[in-house]
Amino acid sequence: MKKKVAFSLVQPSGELTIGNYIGALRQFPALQDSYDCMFGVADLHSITVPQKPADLRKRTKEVIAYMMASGVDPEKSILFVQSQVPLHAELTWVLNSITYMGQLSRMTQYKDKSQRSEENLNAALFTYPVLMAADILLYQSDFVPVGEDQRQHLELARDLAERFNHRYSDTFTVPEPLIGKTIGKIMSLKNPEIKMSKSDPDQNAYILLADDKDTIIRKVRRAVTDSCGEIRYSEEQPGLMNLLNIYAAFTQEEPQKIAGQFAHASYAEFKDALGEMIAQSLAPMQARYRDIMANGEELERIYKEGAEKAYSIGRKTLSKVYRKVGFLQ
Ligand code: ATP
Ligand code: LTN
Repeated sequence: MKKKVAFSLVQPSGELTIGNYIGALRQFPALQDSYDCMFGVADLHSITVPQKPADLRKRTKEVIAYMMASGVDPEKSILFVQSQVPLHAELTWVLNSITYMGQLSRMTQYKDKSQRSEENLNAALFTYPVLMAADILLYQSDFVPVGEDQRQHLELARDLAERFNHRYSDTFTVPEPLIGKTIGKIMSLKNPEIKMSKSDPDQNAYILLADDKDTIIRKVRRAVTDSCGEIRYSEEQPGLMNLLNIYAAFTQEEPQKIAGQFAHASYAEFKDALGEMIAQSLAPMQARYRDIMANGEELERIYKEGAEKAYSIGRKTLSKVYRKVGFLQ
């Protein structure tokens, strides 16, 4: 019997943070045995925000390497770079034709990012979720492991699949999100109201997967908390709640239980324990990452082979779509 398909991409828009790891990467390895998995780099998405070409090239490779370092095995999963498979852009065009402007203007990521862009808004920022839907639908994906912030985009992908299937005939699998139950979203260390984001201009707002122990401890010490002074897991203490969530995500325990363990500690003691714990948890992955990056040729072989495999799967979907829409074959 054919296995179900799990699919997810990560943008090379900055160095990866523990938010990317907890929300996305960490979920990937466990899926490899039960599903046909495809993971990759959304470089097409990343240019919706200005990128330096040399940085983009470097980070694209880094994202693949971090996926492998966190346990994705290229023998089991397809690892690829979105721009190396032209089908994504082609399917986007067709999906654009069935997407409503109103729907796109309600996307919260678009609202956030367009508010932050000072001058001319680019059109790609607006159609970003259509490209994301194309990524997912191209491979008939059943499951999409992502962070909570992507739930609305997933809803759009489901909607477009259903609309196309209804308007033409059954073509796309309707995908489902796979979002971590308790901790789907890690917040900024500087502002617990916004998510931790790799493109945040304030470096103290996030912890990078590449950060060394001293940097991690320093950033955690500077994290915003409150003046209540008591360690509890409560909505009224969002900064502390986020730190407890991070602790719990790494130790795979309930955040309430962590709060109990530190009930008699000061914020400073808890923060230092958290910093140590994060550094210790990341160390083995950082070592694997260095080994992978040291063998650039092997890395290149992996993502190029991945693109070929992805192309041969995706072209079946795209020819079906073109035929149904009425394009000459
Ligand atoms: P950017 O800041 O450039 O928008 P990002 O840090 O949000 O980037 P993406 O590449 O957009 O990262 O996301 C990659 C994956 O990581 C997605 O599945 C997303 O849901 C997840 N993710 C990103 N940030 C967080 C976060 N703070 N908490 C949990 N998951 C996250
Ligand atoms: N928009 C996503 C990245 C992304 C993605 C995808 C995730 C692009 N295409 C397909 C899952 C499936 C984000 O995390 N910002």
